Amino acid sequence: MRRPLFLKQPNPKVTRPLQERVLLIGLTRTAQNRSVTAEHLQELEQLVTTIGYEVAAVMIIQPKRFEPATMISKGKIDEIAEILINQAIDEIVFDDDLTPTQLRNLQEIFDCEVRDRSSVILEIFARHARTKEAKTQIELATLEYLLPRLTRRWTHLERQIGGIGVRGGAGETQIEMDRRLVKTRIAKLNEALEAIERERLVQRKGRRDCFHIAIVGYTNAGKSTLLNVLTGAEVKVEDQLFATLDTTVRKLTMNGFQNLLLSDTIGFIRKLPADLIASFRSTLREIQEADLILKVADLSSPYCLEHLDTVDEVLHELGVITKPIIVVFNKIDCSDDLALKRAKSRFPEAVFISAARQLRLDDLRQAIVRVLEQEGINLLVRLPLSAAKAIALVRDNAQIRAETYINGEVSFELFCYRRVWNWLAPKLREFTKGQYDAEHP
Ligand SMILES: Nc1nc2c(ncn2[C@@H]2O[C@H](COP(=O)(O)OP(=O)(O)OP(=O)(O)O)[C@@H](O)[C@H]2O)c(=O)[nH]1
Ligand SMILES: [Mg+2]
Repeated sequence: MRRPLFLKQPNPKVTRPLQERVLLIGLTRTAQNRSVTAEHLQELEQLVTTIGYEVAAVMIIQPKRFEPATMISKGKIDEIAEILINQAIDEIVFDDDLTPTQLRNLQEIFDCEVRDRSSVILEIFARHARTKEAKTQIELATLEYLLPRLTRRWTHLERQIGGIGVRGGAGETQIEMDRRLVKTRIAKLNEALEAIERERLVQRKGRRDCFHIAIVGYTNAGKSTLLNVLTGAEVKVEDQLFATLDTTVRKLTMNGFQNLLLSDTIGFIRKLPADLIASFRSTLREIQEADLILKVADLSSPYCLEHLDTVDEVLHELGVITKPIIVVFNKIDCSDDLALKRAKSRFPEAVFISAARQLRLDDLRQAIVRVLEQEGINLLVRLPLSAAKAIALVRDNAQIRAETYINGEVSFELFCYRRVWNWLAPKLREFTKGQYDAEHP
């Protein structure tokens, strides 16, 4: 049987001048897995069009045996070589990650640029990075990826990190020099990131009296749209993968609850490169430190439930899987009944909304309130009137339901988030020299 090879019409959506014509290759272990591989290739197509490539052909290969040096057999190599010429293809992109050796071997065999999915994701991040933090993080991830892969041919990566003085020179000596330069630069970037993390820590300390809610989800699920409609923020919303690379934190107002913060950050994707997760640690910390996670999924995507599994994998890696989570299915305005039914049966507690159309947002607000009520405590706190600092702290950080004054003391009936109380109680002890009293009513 001939291999499935799909030739593509030029994509009218690509607005940049068309550059590289690419061949996408996905490997499948079994014939049954073919449809999954095809689905992954569709996503890879979205990724490569984001960086302006034109997909000329798509190929699914089912290797008969393990080929450590090249991933694919000699027969397939010949077939591909023919396609490269017939379709005037400039680059090959593999959906699977290639080892540095495989990458080098394939580049030499085909005498053209060969890259894998991770390098495409890194390039998108590099193009979308705007702030110093995002730029530093992506440059670090790119160089970590590049270091074991330095060869004479890595023009796409050179484009990404242009300007640090590394050249694809000839011969081993040049590569050794490049390697040293890259290592020095990695060390510098790590230092810069540590400084950024220290700044972030100071910022977070200033917000520790707040309850943090983090929006997470697959890329393009509608996370930024949700932040915008709930808080009036103006984060860029685009029908594009990885539009957001930075964290935005905004105050959230909810009846009867104060000091709520809502944050939106980078989206996840299947096979997010490990170097990326490692270098985006300061951005991802926002999720790790959250008290509640809103896990947003695009219900109109046929792969919605798979996307949720991917998000869980990343949350697992970040060690945050045990936090309170609300699953939010978004885009109900353009999803079908079957998808709704499936999602409801797998996630009976989930909420179903449309952020863009502002549909059923009250269901989400109520779900958040239920968590807030569980995460909060009611207390009766008595303080000496002379402890002005302690009284001010209570007023600023807790929600006061009632206050009474008796015998030189003020008595507050208050509601406070557990995490805030853990921080507040020692302060009250300090500012009243132990002269305070707190009890559950
Ligand atoms: N139909 C429909 N489209 C929506 C809805 N919510 C968001 N969108 C669209 O989905 C696309 C992605 O929205 P974003 O808010 O940028 O998604 P994101 O999750 O922040 O994406 P990244 O930052 O790229 O990971 C945009 O075109 C939005 O207009 C919705 O409820 N219904
Ligand atoms: Mg976004």
